[in-house]
Amino acid sequence: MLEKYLNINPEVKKALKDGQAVVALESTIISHGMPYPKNVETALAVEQIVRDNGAIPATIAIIKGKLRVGLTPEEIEYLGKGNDIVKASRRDIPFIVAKGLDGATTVAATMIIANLANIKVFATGGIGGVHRGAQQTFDISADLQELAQTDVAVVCAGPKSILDIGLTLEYLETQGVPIVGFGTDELPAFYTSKSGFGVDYRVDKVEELAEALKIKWDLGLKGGVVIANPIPTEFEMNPAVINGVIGSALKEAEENGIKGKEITPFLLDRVIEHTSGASLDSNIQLVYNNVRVGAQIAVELSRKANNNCI
Ligand code: PSU
Ligand code: MN
Repeated sequence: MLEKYLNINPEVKKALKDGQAVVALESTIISHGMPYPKNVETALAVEQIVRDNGAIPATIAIIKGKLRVGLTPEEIEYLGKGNDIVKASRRDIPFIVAKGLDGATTVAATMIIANLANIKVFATGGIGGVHRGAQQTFDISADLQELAQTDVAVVCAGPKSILDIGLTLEYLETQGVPIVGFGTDELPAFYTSKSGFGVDYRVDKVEELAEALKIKWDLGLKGGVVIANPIPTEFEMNPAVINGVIGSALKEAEENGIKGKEITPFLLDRVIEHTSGASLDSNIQLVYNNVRVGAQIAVELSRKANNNCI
């Protein structure tokens, strides 16, 4: 039944069957998160980093109405160049499939499809969250509800300050989603390694992370975990500079009446432009760093699963 909709490429399928580590990767970051051609270069480099760390990459998207797990470089290029790629979150999946369209999957949609394929670890740059001014706009990313219900661990660089970080943490607490600081007591804020907020748990070793994930799911505690991995200090941005830029981008969004699913891509685009690309370089580096950690966690999880079978 599921095969009618879900297409897992042979390499990923074999890896899953053999109990090898697989890391899910999203495609909104390709189509709506970074400009061409750096988006494509980054997506391909990310796949290589997953491999270099002993896991198999599974970039996820919807192509011509099929849920795809594992893409070819040509397909990544297609998503990176295309103009008619729909930003696809949970609500969009059935309609994009029914209409045979192309969809770039957000964190929420990537988690859903990864889970259908039985992939437990997903690495990306940033997750959606509670937007600033959400008290008025109700703008809360569907990523947060997905984290509450879908059993996939998401490695990211923390919420960026286009969001209301405090409210995002409150929302996740209510939903029972743990925020783990990987090697840090302080929550990172995407472009910077510090946010002024704490994390629920600090974990320094992937073995301990994998153990906690296994325990969570063994106990039937549904939902994901946010693994917040700070950007390496050499690639950090100056907090005053980036926060100033984010402030002007938010103002521009308001002046232009940007709302709903358009706002995150709009803000990312404005931030890149206002920093003359410096934020893009930081963004790329933090993604590389997350993917490396994601692969290591996936390797550790698969080692545990395989040991259990012996
Ligand atoms: N943050 C980034 N880059 C991104 C996104 C967020 O730094 O590409 C994307 C992710 O796919 C995330 C989505 O799931 O934006 C959130 O969109 P929204 O806020 O509309 O839920
Ligand atoms: Mn939103």
